[in-house]
Amino acid sequence: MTINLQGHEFSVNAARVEETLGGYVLGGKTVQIGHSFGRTRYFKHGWQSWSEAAWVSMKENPQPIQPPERRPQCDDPAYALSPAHGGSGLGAIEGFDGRMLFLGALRPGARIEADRVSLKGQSERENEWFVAYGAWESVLARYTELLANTLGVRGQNPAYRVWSSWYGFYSNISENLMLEVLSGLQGLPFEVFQLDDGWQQNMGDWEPNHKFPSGMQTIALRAQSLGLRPGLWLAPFIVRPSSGLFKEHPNWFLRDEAGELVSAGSVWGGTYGLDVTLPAVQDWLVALVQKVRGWGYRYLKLDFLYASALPAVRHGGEAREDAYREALRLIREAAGPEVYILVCGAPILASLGLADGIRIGPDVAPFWDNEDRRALLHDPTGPSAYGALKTSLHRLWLRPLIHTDPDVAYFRSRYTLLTPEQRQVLQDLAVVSGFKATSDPPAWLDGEEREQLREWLEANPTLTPLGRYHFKIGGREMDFEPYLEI
Ligand code: 9PG
Repeated sequence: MTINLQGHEFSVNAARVEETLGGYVLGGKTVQIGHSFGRTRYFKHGWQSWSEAAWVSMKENPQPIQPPERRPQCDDPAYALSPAHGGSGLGAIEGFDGRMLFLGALRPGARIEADRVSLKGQSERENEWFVAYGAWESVLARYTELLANTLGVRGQNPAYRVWSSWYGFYSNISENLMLEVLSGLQGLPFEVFQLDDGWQQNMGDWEPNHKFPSGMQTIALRAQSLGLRPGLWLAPFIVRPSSGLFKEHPNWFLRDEAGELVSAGSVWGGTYGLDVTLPAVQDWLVALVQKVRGWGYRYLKLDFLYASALPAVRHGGEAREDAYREALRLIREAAGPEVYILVCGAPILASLGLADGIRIGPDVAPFWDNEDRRALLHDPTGPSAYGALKTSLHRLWLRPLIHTDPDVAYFRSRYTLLTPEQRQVLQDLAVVSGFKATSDPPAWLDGEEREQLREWLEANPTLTPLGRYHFKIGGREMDFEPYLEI
């Protein structure tokens, strides 16, 4: 049939078509909309936090991420070799006069693809889809309203101001070092002190290692006594084969139809993902969350969550993003409504309504570009300030639904290749994303840098959008567009 959107006719193939404010809602596992815009630009929305979100030219073919063993941790491995332009959850084609033809699923598990004559949606299970033609801002505003109805909303209070250990020390953290940082943070208006990767025995064995000799409570208690909410990083769905968990329960992990273990990516020398539909695994997850709650942690950064949603044969037979969402729901229930949950490496739509915050881009780094990964390996997910900026800016549409974390900003001039201007770009990105975090150890900051950090944490400037990448921040204008070209 044909639908009329803003005076333009589009042919539609769908089991159900219903008019809604600002567009139509389509029903069915697959839907298709015909268009006549040719090979313009496509809005690609990558699968999980780190996967690229950007406008890409349809004149060039997509290039697979190299090397192949990295793909599961970069974007949806199911479509790693797809010759089509596509993405996850939502997609759009640039039309005339700055308008776009938009298709967005209202439930998890959707793949969108585009070619010069059509925009298609396919879903692992029955889905609903919003289709619209119009300006970026108005179409996405209506889409987020519909998503709020189907998946829910969290993170409506201002996000916490977070100090995280990762981008200062990486995994070289210890009890003493963290106690030292905690002392140095006094006088700075942080709200969360979050320990990142490096405290645990192994991926899968979530007990403190020898660098935290008095147990995880010590840091939590100290943070709490300084008025900070204790935060902890966990990657609950992923394991290394060297872990005790893997050795004890080799049957808990995702396998393909041939019974072979499914790789969750080459990180840390190879990893596997839990089958979170197994009742025994669910019990283990609940016990894990109860344990870290018992240690005093009230802010959980849950990472590498895509590992539960990889293509595989599942015990329960659920669609893979539904399996992830149900596991996240279990975690939310075990944690209770007051524990802040930040998801990372997480499928986007499937996290809505359950997590308080979500990482919206790849890792930042103390340098601008990661050219080897980006240009030579066609991998936009390598750590870099540029990569984090680009994808995060294309995920700001999520702001009405969840706190959007663009990763940390830097204030230090030591141990960095970022120029003062590049540091300012990341600081402004955090402000427009509404999520302020840093990993700069206080001892690395000189007096002026510490003062800049304090002012940035305290400030609450009025934000006025002036364009897709252009904002007024308080009395100052910031246009990110020039920084998107490399
Ligand atoms: C801790 C880090 C930090 C960071 C997260 C996540 O593909 N990879 O090999 C890969 C490794 C690490 C990573 C992302 C991808 O970073 O985003 O903030 O918590 O884990 O290990």
